[in-house]
Amino acid sequence: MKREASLALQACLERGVREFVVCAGARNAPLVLALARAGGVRLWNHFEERGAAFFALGRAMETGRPVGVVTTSGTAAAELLPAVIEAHYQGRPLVAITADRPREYRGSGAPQAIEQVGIFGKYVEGSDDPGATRGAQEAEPGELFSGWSGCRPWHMNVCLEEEAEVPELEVPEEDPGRAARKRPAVTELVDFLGGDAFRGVVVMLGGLEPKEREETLHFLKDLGAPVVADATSGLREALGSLALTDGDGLARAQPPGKILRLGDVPVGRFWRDLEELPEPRVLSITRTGFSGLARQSKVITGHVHDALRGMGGAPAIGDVLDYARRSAKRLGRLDELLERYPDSEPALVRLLSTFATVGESVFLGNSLPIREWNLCAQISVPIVEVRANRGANGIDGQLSTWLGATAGQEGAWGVFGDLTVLYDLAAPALLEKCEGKGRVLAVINNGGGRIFERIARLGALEESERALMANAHRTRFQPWAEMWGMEHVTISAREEFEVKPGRSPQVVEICPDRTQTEAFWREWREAQ
Ligand SMILES: Cc1ncc(C[n+]2csc(CCOP(=O)(O)OP(=O)(O)O)c2C)c(N)n1
Repeated sequence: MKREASLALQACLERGVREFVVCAGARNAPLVLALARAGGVRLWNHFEERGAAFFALGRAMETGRPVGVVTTSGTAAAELLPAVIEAHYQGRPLVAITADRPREYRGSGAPQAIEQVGIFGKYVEGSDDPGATRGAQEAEPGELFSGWSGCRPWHMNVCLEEEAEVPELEVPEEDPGRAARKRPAVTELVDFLGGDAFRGVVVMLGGLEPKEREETLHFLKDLGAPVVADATSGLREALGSLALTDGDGLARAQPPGKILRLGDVPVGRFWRDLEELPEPRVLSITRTGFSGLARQSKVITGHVHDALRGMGGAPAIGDVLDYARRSAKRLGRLDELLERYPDSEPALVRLLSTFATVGESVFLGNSLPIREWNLCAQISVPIVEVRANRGANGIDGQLSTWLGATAGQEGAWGVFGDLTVLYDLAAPALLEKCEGKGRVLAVINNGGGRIFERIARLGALEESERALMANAHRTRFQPWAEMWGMEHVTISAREEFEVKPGRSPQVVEICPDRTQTEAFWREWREAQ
């Protein structure tokens, strides 16, 4: 079975995997050591497989290349599932390499022998159990990864004997590079934008890859239609007056005839409202191919810039329903409320966004900070590199993904809810390998999952029920920060706000005033 280990890893190398996150155990030792001894691969290690897989996902996000995560057998392999699911919906090449006990153990219930083949179900594009179909002795690495697009997760399950030897690997000089995607046909887009423009077009701009941004910005400027821009588009600030303040609220109040969605599934409320609104026609251009809607809509699968370039310029449609005027009013109202309730959560998020302009990137962890950032963050200084895990919208693995996506980067800022941090407490073990000065980890500690208080149908709950829904708690993060050698500061009011990024990572624990936060949202709602 030495041959099986070398076959699996050699196949990974030949398909362009050059970065691996390894979680060592006795069973997978030959895989871990083979990678450690191979020159020309980048190796990370972590003890906790769930976080390791999310870290690997972050690496794939950052580099645009396939990344492997290597586990031992048993439940260690199962820990990869959440990140594999996230990678599936994000369209990222995460390669799960799981060591397994020899085939005869399957179904036996022997220690650390679980049913690993097919464990990731439809969340991987395919899988290999090298040696199962054709003896591993005869198979060649090129026979594995059959039918892989290079854009989605893959599972490589490797059976290893107790005494398996460490294989020697050869890192190919030739690098297959990034997976090329087909150029999408754009006739659908031309049809969509032609005709009945008088009924209004709104663009909903979700997360974009860096290379998609420039073309998209030019296109949107020419189109002149109002845009509901997610921060993860990287264009929220650059769009100037085209980007609507509270675009979700405006679109809900007066739905347009057409919605053009570009990039990832938008975070905003109006995207969900579309399920109940059959009227607007919806066309998505997205590299993931997911419509993001259960209702009828059209999808062009491909990179946004490729599709827009293929169109050769945008028709000047403009803002026929006059959203911009109403948007300006909402911005005025928003600014006024942020001033009136300076210690509310939205006001502290606004302030945080101003401080974050000194950084190089921002990672937005979970729904509420993302929505608050989209609504309230400053708009005068462009923050281009904004990322989030919005494939399956889980609150798990967020810190690990952030660390993976920003390893080695200076000035990496991340914003997370308190439960989201509590979910990934072991992630800072990875910090040691991440280097980079000026890292800031902002925890918005509102004592639980407060997103549920923003949901209308859950608004009128008893206090005890609200606490139950929120998983309310009184945990503070200073001891945790200390445990991992991070600086810590607590901020509960605007005048206390001070962030001084330094050599060690800094945890900024923001504890908003609950009464002010509730008053802010109540008055914001009443103003709609
Ligand atoms: C793995 C997972 N479990 C549960 C949920 C449901 N969920 C969505 S948001 C949320 C609360 C998040 O709380 P917190 O991180 O404190 O952020 P806040 O809402 O207060 O900003 C929960 C439990 C989820 N998205 N993912």
